[in-house]
Amino acid sequence: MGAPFLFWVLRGMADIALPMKLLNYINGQLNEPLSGKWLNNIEPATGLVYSQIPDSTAEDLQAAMEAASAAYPAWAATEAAERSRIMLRIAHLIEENLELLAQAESQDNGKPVGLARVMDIPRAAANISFFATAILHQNTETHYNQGHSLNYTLRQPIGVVGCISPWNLPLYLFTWKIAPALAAGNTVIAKPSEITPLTAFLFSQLCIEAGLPAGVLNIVHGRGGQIGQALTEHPKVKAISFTGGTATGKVIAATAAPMFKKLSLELGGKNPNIIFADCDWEDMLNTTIRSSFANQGQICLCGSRIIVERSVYERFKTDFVARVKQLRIGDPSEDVNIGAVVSEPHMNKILGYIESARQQGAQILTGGNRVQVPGRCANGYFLEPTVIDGLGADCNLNQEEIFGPVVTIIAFDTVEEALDIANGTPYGLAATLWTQNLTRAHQMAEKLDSGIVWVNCWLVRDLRTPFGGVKQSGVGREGGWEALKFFTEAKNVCIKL
Ligand code: TXE
Repeated sequence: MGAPFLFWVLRGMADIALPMKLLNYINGQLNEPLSGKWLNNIEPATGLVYSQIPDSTAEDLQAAMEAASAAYPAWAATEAAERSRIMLRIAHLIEENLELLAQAESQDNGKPVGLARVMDIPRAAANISFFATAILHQNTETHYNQGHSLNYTLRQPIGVVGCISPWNLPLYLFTWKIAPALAAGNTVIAKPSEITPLTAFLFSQLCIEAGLPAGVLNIVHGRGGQIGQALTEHPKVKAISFTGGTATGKVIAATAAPMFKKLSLELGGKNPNIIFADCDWEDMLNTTIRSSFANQGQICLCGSRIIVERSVYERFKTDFVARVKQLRIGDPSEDVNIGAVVSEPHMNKILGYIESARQQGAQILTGGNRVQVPGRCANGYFLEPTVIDGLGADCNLNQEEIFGPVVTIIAFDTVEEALDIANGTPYGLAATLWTQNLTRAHQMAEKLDSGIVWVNCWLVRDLRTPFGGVKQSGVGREGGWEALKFFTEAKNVCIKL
């Protein structure tokens, strides 16, 4: 059912006009922007415009708000089991359309299609089914004061909520936000990144096919500073869940705080990957390749600072660089390890950091350049995976989020020094530790300024666990009950006995 429907939509639109136009999803229908204005969407692997998205304005937001407000009372009153059934239908449709969605994600973002097949799209389906079933198990607290009072807590949906998602894991992070919001009984206005809008548009088709009632989810496309800002500012939006850059997070916080909106901010990272001499060397090397360069290094969890015990520093450099050189870079629709980075400005930003490293006298152990991929990808935004040595822990490359296929290596002598370096940035999202010494691992895990610590692994996810960062990596936690708590208000009911 699903795949032919989506193919029909894409082909049908391509027949009418090229580039294809992606539409807003408001009140259960696909709509053009009220202003009639469009933005170009570029395929990172080719540098060519291949679709257009609505350049939505406050007028489109108002239409979405009216739809979401009208749908709210019925959706909030719908039994959890029924909300769950509808959401599971959406999850199944994602699975049925896995190949099409993976190809779309790869085209839109530049990521290898193989990665989208095994990570992005399966996880998007899992996000929906996880919260669709979690809501069936939600329970609330009671506080019984013998002979005096009985208190119980209601966890009620908030109303209309806003979800704003980024371009690095487009459908994965989009669904990670809207799934708990919808499961808890809220209605949603969601804004995907204007840089990667395609799978959110395809997702709106799946919601229609699954029979999601009109207005329960509304998807508005367009620029962050325009439609994203309008969404954050709207007085009827009760909560904002945002994933993106720290600078944008600050703007959103400043806008939302005076209106006392609930805020969940998942922002940047500058994550340490700490390697001790006693680790399982092969496992560490294989995982460190992934934690450094998966998705072209454009994952907020990537371990961009590799902090290595001095006794194995030279060995690490030799072994790691040899493996990095084996990574295949190229057309993301083929079997490659490294695709294109998401946009030309982003590529230039990353190249700027590499240039800055050179100017500071760093050694580029491998990489450091743009790659010319022959054929259809000749103008694509490809970068070599890059390993940099010889920079101090306080320099810009070790303090700022580069968000590309670039890692630095730093040596340490003692546990205290490793902790100082690891904790010495404004960020605190995820840290990885490689050691066979469990006592040391437990002790360090306690001391790392970080929302997440992975010991002898990376990006091993259990959707029940709290997910988020400290310091400038964000506010609040997503995942499991944390997300359902965020998207509900607790109300205490006290009965005097
Ligand atoms: O993200 P933005 P950008 C980091 C990464 C990257 C940097 C900038 O370092 O280089 O951020 O990326 C919407 N009100 N991360 O500028 O702008 C925007 O339309 C409301 C880390 O591309 O933060 C998009 O939907 N919304 C990261 C979303 O915010 C606004 C993932 C994220 O885009 C808005 C991505 C506004 N005023 C980038 N301005 C992670 N944590 O995983 C923009 N947006």
